[in-house]
Amino acid sequence: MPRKEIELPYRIEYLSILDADGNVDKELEPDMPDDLLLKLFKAMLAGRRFDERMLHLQRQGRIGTFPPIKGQEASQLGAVAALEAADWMVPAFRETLAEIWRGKPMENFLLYYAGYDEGSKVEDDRNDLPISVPVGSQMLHAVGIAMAMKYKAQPQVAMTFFGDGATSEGDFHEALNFAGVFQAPVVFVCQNNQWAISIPRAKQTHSKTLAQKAVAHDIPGIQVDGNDVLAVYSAAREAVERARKGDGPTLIECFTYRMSLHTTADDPKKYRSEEEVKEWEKRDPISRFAAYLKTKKLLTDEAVEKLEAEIAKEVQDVVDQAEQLMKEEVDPADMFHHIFAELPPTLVEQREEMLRDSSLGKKEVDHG
Ligand SMILES: Cc1ncc(C[n+]2csc(CCOP(=O)(O)OP(=O)(O)O)c2C)c(N)n1
Ligand SMILES: [Mg+2]
Repeated sequence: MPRKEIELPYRIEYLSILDADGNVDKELEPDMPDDLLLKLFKAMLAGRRFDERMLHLQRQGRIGTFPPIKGQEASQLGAVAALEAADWMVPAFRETLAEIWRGKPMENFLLYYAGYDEGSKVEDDRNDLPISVPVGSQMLHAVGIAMAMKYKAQPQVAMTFFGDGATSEGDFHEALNFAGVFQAPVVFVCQNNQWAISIPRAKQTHSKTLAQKAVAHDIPGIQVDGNDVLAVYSAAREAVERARKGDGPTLIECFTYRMSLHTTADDPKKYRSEEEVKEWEKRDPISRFAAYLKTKKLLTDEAVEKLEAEIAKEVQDVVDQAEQLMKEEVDPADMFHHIFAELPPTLVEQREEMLRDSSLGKKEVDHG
């Protein structure tokens, strides 16, 4: 009856390819076509400007509560850029840019955050799920989808997003467990932005990394610099390829930072220091990617200026279109659509009750 050690793969890789100044590690630099690099840059910049505009719109009372993404552009884009269009993407609530990359029209975000259910509709040609506000719940949906893909011998993989706070939910552990047992083709992308509203990362877990949560399930786990789009893309591409060839799930922890508010209902000055935010601003994912592209001679200051002008116009057009749509008469009964294929009796009752009471019209939606 010996007392001996059981060998476990207890080693977590950390991947970073671009430093904060945009210098690249040549050995690790992924092979990416120039047009993809430029498309990613434009999307990141557009994401940042759209986010800023959304914040202004909320402050002006033109939309309701929404969660900004500032600082997390590389984590989101690097991950989804590794997917094929036919793959599945299962977001939480802070994946605005990932969803835009996948084809969700920007107007839909304005509609959704102004309380119009039309904004959460997923176009028929997208294999994506709508925003999921209950923290952590979507990870199990992603695993279910991935298990179905495997069962039906279809080549698609599923990618799901969640935050550091979500790793404290039972759903996270159940999802990793099922994914491991059934070797489901799923990629778990944790956007560790260091905060879950006012709860710091250190209060979520005693573990050194979130990536190591993969060890208990014997699936690969990696921590990447989440403000480095090349590192996130490389890790995601590897994980997607692994899933697609039948080698099961991966957990990717993107080590990033929520530079802005949790939501527009939050004041982070109450629980974190300005110095911390300033430190992270030095690691901005967009400026470092721009520096890299300039060194590669793919981008110039003039080109950035031109892009800024194009994006400003695009965002303005989106706001105008969405506000036009909001002027149109809407049917409050639409809120019962796109939930169930067949409405359960309790909701049928609620819908009938609502239709009977004509005083019930548009209402503010709390996305808290
Ligand atoms: C089950 C559940 N509990 C609580 C909330 C309220 N809530 C919304 S976001 C959030 C924090 C989530 O933190 P994290 O997972 O790190 O994601 P982040 O907001 O940082 O993107 C909480 C507690 C919720 N939406 N769902
Ligand atoms: Mg968080």
